[in-house]
Amino acid sequence: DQDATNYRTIRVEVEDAAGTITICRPKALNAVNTLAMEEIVHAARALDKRPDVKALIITGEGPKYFAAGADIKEMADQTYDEAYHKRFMEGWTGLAAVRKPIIAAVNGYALGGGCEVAMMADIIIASENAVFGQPEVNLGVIPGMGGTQRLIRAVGKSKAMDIILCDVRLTAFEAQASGLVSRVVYTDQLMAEARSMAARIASLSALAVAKAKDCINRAYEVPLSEGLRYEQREFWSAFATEDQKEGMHAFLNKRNPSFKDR
Ligand code: CO8
Repeated sequence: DQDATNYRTIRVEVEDAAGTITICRPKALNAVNTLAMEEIVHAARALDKRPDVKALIITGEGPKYFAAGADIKEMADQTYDEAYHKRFMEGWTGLAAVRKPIIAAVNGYALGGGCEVAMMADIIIASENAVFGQPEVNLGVIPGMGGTQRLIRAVGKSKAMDIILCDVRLTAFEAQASGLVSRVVYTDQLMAEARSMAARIASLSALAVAKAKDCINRAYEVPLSEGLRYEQREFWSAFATEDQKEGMHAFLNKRNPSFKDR
């Protein structure tokens, strides 16, 4: 099994209940190659298992690039059968299995695969200098890690078409106005904001947080009636937890709750 210190394309730190994965490929502007994908998914799974970690943060090294895409050097000479047989980039689906909230802290360019990695997270916060785009068609390909599917759900069809077909790039504030991004902060405040978001999440019942994340993401997958039914069952089952009793009695007794994640 891989040791955190052996990662070659990422750095992993745990601080105050937040597990941060930083993409570190400066020569490629943090573009993600197959190894980076494997390491990010491996690290995310390991952080998901750690009881002291309550939320994950994914970001890019340095002030300018979250990730400039998938690695074009790795892909340039790849053939169809190679991509097909090795299931190129399929491993990203592993991130969807993470139960804890994943915060993308987008520092600068999030292009192509970089934008897609951000969209695999549960919440995107961006620094003022962030730029979002899906320029794959310029390279004779299309988004391949969820861009055509997740972007339309975030910004709607017309804007998704414009971004993907015309290489329109969104600034941080445009991305926020379109619903892709939740918060925009000063560039030097980005990680503090991400950590404070993680700390807020860490103060809650991890069971309730996981239920809420699961139900929200369920809305992508099923029709409304099924989603509502799913939510209702998850809501009812919350009454089986000690944290529900603690949360409601703390409110009634005008004190802060102390959740035990059970
Ligand atoms: N991959 C590999 N290397 C890259 C990438 C990349 N995506 N982006 C930049 N680099 C490298 C450059 O080649 C250059 O290397 P070198 O120093 O050896 O010449 C170095 O990084 C610096 O790049 P620039 O000189 O271009 O830096 P600038 O600051 O002038 O520009 C930009 C920054 C605007 C980010 C610019 O580099 C750029 O446009 N990059 C490409 C963005 C792009 O097209 N991204 C999409 C890639 S395709 C993709 O993501 C497919 C996703 C789906 C895959 C799923 C497969 C199943």
